[in-house]
Amino acid sequence: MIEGYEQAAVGAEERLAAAADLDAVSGVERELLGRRSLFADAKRRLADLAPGDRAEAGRRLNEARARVETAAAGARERLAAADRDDRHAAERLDLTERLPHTVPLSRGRLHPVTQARDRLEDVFVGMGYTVAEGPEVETAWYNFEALNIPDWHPARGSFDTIFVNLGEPEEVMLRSHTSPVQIRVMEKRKPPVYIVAPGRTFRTDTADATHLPAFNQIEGLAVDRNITMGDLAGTIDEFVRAFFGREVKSRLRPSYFPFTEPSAEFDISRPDGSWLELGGCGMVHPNVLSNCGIDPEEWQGFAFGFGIDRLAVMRHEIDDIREFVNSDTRFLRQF
Ligand code: FA5
Repeated sequence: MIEGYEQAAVGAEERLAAAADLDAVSGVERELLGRRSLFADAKRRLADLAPGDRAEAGRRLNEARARVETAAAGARERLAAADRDDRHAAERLDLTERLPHTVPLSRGRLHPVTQARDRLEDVFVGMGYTVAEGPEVETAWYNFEALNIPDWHPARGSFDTIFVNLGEPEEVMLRSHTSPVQIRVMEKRKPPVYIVAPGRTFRTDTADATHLPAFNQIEGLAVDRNITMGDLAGTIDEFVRAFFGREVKSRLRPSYFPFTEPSAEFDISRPDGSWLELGGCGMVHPNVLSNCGIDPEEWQGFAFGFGIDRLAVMRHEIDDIREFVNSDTRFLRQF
């Protein structure tokens, strides 16, 4: 009787080793290990044996049972591992795989204003500048006072500032230009300083063909020994040529900013012969240097601030700056 069960265990081991799925494993378990199985029946029949044979038969029966249990567990583990491998193979992603060219790919692209900003950064980095950043929400100190615009100054009005309802009235605002980044940089770094700071700026301006209420500027600041207005003019000239890469006429026009002295406005020619104002510039006012702990007797600087959206308008000969914020993908796809 015992030999028969041991043979059954060997047969079960073979079937389990070859089992192709979990159903086959369960089948063998039911047949040999379940409540109505061969081994359960054998266990019941141990009672019929003579007491002297019973212990030996019980031990061998348990051994046969254990062999089948071990083989079933092994088969389950083998099938689970194979299943994992199949799943991994099916879900594998080849990130280097290239689709054949017959499938048209719809690729995203950078907004033309972002492209202009990147290009501006490249041009100035090529001239030895580094890129700086400042917050879009500013205090009156950075947006105005440190820039030599005290609260009684009429120039504050010309910035059409959007105030934030925080702290004292008119104390916190969305920055109306990128010039506060000049202060933040000079507070932290000692000259020589050569930085550009592109970023978003905000004014209560009504949108029209040349204005947006949220627009972008790029600030430039150079502080060094013996800097003159000639360096400023040369830098702007160099940048116009690098950015537009074609014959564009530019001019500096005397102007006024409290934070530069002398100050100028910078225009470039449009295809129709008219001029578009791109930005302001000038020699950094000695008060601004002093406000940042820099000795104006020892150091001089020039600064400029251009409208990036306006630069992009000029570069692509677009009639209306509002096209940039209409989110019309047919328009944006052209760039
Ligand atoms: C300023 O903002 C000064 N901070 C510029 C400056 C920097 C002068 C450093 C001297 C030294 P202004 O307000 O002129 O200046 O604005 C500069 C440029 O930002 C404008 O020439 C224009 O190109 C752009 N700009 C101004 N308002 C708008 C607007 N609403 N929409 C689009 N572009 C604008």
